[in-house]
Amino acid sequence: GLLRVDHVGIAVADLDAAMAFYAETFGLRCVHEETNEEQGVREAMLAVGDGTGPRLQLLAPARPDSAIAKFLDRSGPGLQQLAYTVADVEAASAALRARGLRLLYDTPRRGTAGSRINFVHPKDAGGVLVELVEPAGVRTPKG
Ligand code: MC0
Repeated sequence: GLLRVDHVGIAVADLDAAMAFYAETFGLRCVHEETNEEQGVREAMLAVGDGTGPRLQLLAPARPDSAIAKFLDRSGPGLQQLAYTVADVEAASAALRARGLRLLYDTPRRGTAGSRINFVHPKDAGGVLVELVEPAGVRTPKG
């Protein structure tokens, strides 16, 4: 099942400008930054308050053919995804598939900070792109 809200993702055109805006306006600090080549994004994770709760993820396109570039073209900057933490992304994906929802990937892909991720198609989740995040290190190695 879903354990908690992991992060909320916001599409931005310029990551550095958005990080400066969030720091100066809301006092949110960046706790992690990386480029995910497979997803075609540059991303920054911002901590809110004491940093123990859900994070804010700023997502900027790394390539013009990426999901974030397409989102910006169609919708402009704004909320792009809602991500939940799960203990087992395969099990969570299978449970939602069994309820008739389309998962975007047959097998999980790599997400932020070595996590394993999958997505529910927004048309099957009330217009919300739902991400499932299994954080790095929660899995017991087999064998
Ligand atoms: C598209 N639609 C959305 C949406 N993106 N609705 C809500 N939220 C979104 N983010 C709507 C469109 O407005 C359109 O609706 C319909 O979905 C189009 O569906 P489609 O033609 O099947 O698909 P595309 O080409 O628009 O792509 C949407 C899709 C794509 C969700 C499949 O963005 C995707 O593959 N996303 C997963 C990967 C991703 O988002 N990567 C970036 C974050 P109408 O009504 O006009 O038909 S990477 C990340 O998040 C990692 C680093 C992490 O957190 O660890």
